[in-house]
Amino acid sequence: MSRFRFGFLRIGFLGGFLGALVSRAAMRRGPVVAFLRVLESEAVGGAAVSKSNPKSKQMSIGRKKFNMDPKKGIEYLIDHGLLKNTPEDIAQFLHKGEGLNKTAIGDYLGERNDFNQSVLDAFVCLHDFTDLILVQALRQFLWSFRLPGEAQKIDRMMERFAHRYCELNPAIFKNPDTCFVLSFAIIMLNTSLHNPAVKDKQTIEQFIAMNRGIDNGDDLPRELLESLYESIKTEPFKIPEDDGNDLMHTFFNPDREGWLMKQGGRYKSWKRRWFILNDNCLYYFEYTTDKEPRGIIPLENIEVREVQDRNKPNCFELYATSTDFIKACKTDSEGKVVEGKHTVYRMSAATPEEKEEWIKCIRQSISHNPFYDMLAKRKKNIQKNSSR
Ligand code: 4IP
Repeated sequence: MSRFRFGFLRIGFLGGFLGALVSRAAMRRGPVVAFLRVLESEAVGGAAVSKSNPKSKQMSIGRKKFNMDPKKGIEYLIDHGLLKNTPEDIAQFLHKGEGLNKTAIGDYLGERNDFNQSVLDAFVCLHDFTDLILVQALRQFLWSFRLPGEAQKIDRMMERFAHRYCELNPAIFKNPDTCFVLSFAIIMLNTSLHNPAVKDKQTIEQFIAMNRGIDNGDDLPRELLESLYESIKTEPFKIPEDDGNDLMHTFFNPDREGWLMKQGGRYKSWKRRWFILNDNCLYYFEYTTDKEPRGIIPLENIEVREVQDRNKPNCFELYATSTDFIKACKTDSEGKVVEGKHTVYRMSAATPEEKEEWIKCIRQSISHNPFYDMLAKRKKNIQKNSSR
C-alpha cells in the first residue's frame, strides 16, 4: 500500500514538474494524463528513444496502457505488431500476465461482446486443470485475474471454469453445474475459515451438509469434500486484491533502485540518497519509505559518463550536452519545488559492479529530443545577442 501512495504522489510531483516542461495543456487534464502524455511522446519517438530495444519499450508502454484502459492497451499492442488480433494471441498475453494488472485482465475478460468472450474461452483453455482437485484448480484460475464485481460476469466466468474443469476431469462430477455450485461453496468456506470478522467458523460437518445432494440429486463422496475442506483450512485461498496497488505498482515498476551517494549542486557536499530509475526519470529520496522524492531528473538530452573523484570511489555523472544546467527539480529546505542547479549530477556507487549497472541502465533510459537542442541553441543566440 505504501508503494501505491508513494507512486501516486510521485505522479503528482512529476506531473507538476514535467507539466511545465512538457505540456501545459496535458497538465490541465491532471497529472496522470500528463504523465501518460510523456509516455505517449516516448512512443511516438519510440525508435529513437530506446535504441537498444524499441520493441520491449513499446511492450512496456502497451502494458501500462492496458492497465489504465485494457481495450486501448490491446489496440496499441496490435498496432505496433506486438500482438495478433486473434482471441488466441490475446488470451496468451493475458494468461502470461507479465506486468498486467489483474483487475484490468478481469475487466477485459468480463466484457460482454463476442470478441472478448472468445478471448475468455481461449483464456480458460490455456489453464490445465488435469488431475487437480477442485481447490487447486480454483486457486490457479482465480489467481490469474481478478473476478469483476458484477454478478453476471462472475456467473459467466465461473461457468466457463466449471466446463473446463469437467472437460479435463470427466469422472468427478455428473455435470458442470455441480462443479459450479461447489466452487462457490469453497470460496465461501475460505471466507468463513480465514476472515477474522467471521466468528462462527464453518465445521467440516456443516460444509458436508451444505453440499448435500448437489451432484444431480446425489451426494458427493465424503472423502472428496473432506480433502477440499482440509486444503482450504491449511492454505487460505489467495484472490488478487483490488486496492489499486497493482495498477500503480505496474506504473512504477522501477527499472532499477538502490542507494547512491550524490554530490550537491552549488555546495559540493555528499548525501546518501535512495535512487529509483523509471520511465526515463531518475528520482532520489532521503529514505526508502519517503512518499515524495527530494528530486527528479528527467533523463532527456543528457549523457552519463564514468568519472574519477578524489574523494569518492566508483563515480559516474550525468551531464548536459547543450545546456548549462541539467533540467531537474527538487524540494528545497522549505519544502518548495524549485529547479535544480546542477551542471553535472555526480554519484558514487558502493561497488564498481553497481556503478557499471547504473551507467548501463541510465544509458538505456536516456532519450533524445532534438527539440531541446534546437531550443537551447536559440536561447544561447538570444543571450549572445542581448549581451552585445
Ligand atoms: C546540499 O548540500 C545537498 O547536497 C542537496 O542535496 C543539494 O541539492 C544541494 O545542492 C546542496 O547544496 P547541504 O545539505 O550541505 O546544504 P539533497 O537535496 O539531496 O539534500 P540537490 O539539488 O542535489 O538535491 P544545491 O544546488 O541546492 O546547492
